[in-house]
Amino acid sequence: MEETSFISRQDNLLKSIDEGIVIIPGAGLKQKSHDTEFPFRQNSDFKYFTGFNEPDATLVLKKTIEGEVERHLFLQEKNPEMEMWTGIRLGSEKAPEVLPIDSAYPNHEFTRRLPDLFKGHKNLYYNLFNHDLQSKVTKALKSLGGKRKEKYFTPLHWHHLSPLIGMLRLRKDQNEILAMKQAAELSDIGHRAAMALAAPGVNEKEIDQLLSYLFAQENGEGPAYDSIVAGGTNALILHYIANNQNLKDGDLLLIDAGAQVNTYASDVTRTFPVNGVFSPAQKDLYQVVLNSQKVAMGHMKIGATLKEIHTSTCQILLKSLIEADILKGSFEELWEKDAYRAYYPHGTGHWLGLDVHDQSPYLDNQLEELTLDEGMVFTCEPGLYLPVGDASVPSKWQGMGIRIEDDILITQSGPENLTRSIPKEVKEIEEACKEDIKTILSKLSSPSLLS
Ligand SMILES: [Mn+2]
Repeated sequence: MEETSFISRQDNLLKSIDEGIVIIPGAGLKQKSHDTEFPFRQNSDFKYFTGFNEPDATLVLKKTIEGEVERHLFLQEKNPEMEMWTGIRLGSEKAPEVLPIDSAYPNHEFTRRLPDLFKGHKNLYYNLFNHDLQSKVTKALKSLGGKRKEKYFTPLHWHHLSPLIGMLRLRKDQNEILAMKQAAELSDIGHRAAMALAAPGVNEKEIDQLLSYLFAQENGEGPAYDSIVAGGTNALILHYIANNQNLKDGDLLLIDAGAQVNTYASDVTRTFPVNGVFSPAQKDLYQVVLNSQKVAMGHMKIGATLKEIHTSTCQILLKSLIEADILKGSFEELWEKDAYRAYYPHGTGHWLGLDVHDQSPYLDNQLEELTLDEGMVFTCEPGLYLPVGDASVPSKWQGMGIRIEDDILITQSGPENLTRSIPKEVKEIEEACKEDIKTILSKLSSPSLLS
């Protein structure tokens, strides 16, 4: 990525601030067991403004009332002994050459330098819920107090930074869209391979692992979130991640899994028959969900809201549940009671980006629903979940969970479905299930599974 794009992102943030100091900490390592850690995952906000992928770094931006800007970074210092264990560090000397900052210091100087950075500013912007940072901020401010001879402002007006960043992250730039398109391509390979591999007797974890392998092809970074590989009634558990059961003939398989590229997520769900052919009952219910997704997509245009899309999806699903005689009563009466929620309990979409549930607001400053605009990316994921033992549900449908999810980019010329190439129509899915997994793997740039 061009360094200039990080600078312009920082400048866009500073545009919404008259003067003040902004602190954005990166992520640290998290302990997994005794002296081992989970794989490192950078903080999304920090990544957005720096592109830097080391743990334990902090970006500090300063803007004066005259509009002068300084960009500082605190980071792990070079340490040959530690680097032998955990990998090369960039270090404070090199950092200003390659990162979108003016100056860099080792982390151990953070507490000492913070009071000086604060001097003269009235406003402080950071994530107020970050307690670790809050205690450092308080300490630095305290150290500035009580010096009667020196005259300077201190940043006693604290502002929550996350909503400001969330608004910026809402509209993706070209670099972000490129990463999300690449993630979508890897998701396509993964879901097609899953359709090819699935068969009665195959374990959910084999498919889970295959997805992880394929999501790490090319510049992929693996799954953007824990894959859901849910055979049969496991699909009724919305966040099923145990992924350890054998697939059964006659069941459906719901897979919610997406690749990550440059920390950007894709988020895709497909539901298909384990044995490769939809039964008539499966096909009927699948068409209901697919139809509701098509209705939802018809509402996606600049100026629409995610809530409108959700409402139209719920309405069409409620109509279908009434037609199928699962819900009994008038549409108006059942709509009033949110009766569909028993079978469709989740939302139809969420913002997507660096976070799979991207941390951007859904309401504007006036508490109005945000309207869709060019560059926004979100998911469209209607579903139906019909429990076992629910007397209202015909037995042929009991135990079925179906969700279909795509990633949508809003453009000037309409919605662009970034994940449209992943089989979704009944016929396409049955074709994809017939594919030979070896043929799919042999087309990869590094088909090491075959060698
Ligand atoms: Mn989703």
